[in-house]
Amino acid sequence: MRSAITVSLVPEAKGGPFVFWDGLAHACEQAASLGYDAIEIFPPAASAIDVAALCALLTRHRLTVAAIGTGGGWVLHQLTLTHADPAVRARAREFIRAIIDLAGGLGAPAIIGSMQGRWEGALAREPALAWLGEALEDLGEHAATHRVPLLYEPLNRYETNMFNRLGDTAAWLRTLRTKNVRILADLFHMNIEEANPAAALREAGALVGHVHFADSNRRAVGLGHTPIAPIAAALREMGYTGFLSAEIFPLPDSTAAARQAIAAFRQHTTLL
Ligand code: LER
Ligand code: MN
Repeated sequence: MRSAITVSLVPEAKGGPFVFWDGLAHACEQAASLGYDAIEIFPPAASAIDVAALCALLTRHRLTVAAIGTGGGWVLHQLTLTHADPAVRARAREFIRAIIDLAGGLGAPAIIGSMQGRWEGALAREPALAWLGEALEDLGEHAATHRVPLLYEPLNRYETNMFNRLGDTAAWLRTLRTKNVRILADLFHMNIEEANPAAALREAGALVGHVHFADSNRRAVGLGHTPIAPIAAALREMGYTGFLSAEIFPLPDSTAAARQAIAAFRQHTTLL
């Protein structure tokens, strides 16, 4: 398993679960000095990233990109793949496609989290699910052209009503034609929704493509009350070799959160 840490380039997302907020150069410097393998980026849009400058930073600090989030499309433009307006759904898909191209060029997957949206009001679950499925078919195959998966993230009930648990998500993904969509298992959402997080991970099995490594209160692992040892054991036994990425609040501050997260990563990935 490899370690990663989050950096937000979206000031409007302040208060969100990202560790670094002061640009890519600062994040890379900090991540490398603490011993992380990779960074996970939350950009305002694909076009906001200077790829040559990012590649220079990655090379200098011997880091890779673990994943790139698409949530900026929701935070800044309220774009979702399940919006009742087809024009908004089309813009959402193009926003994500551009991030898949950016991430794919760096050998990393894009994440669909908050841009999945929700069904409500006049919109029933069935059409919303059909639109989400069509989008994942299309975008999953697009990611395959870069030889990277597409990550789909079930969220807790306060953030979406599309999918909240890994088991339901895995069963639904298995019905899609594309085999290139993997599950992002966020331990914070799982703490709210799963009866048994370790069992949920085992059930999703090889579909788990990325992990957000967070404690029950969305602070660094070790600063809440989630029992992490059985979760780490499940990942190990599943043969999971992907990232444990610290998508956590910068509490008590960014550096302390990053230090605690890498200490927990080392403790739980080497002692088993
Ligand atoms: C994104 O990865 C996530 O987990 C959501 O809760 C948005 O913050
Ligand atoms: Mn997450």
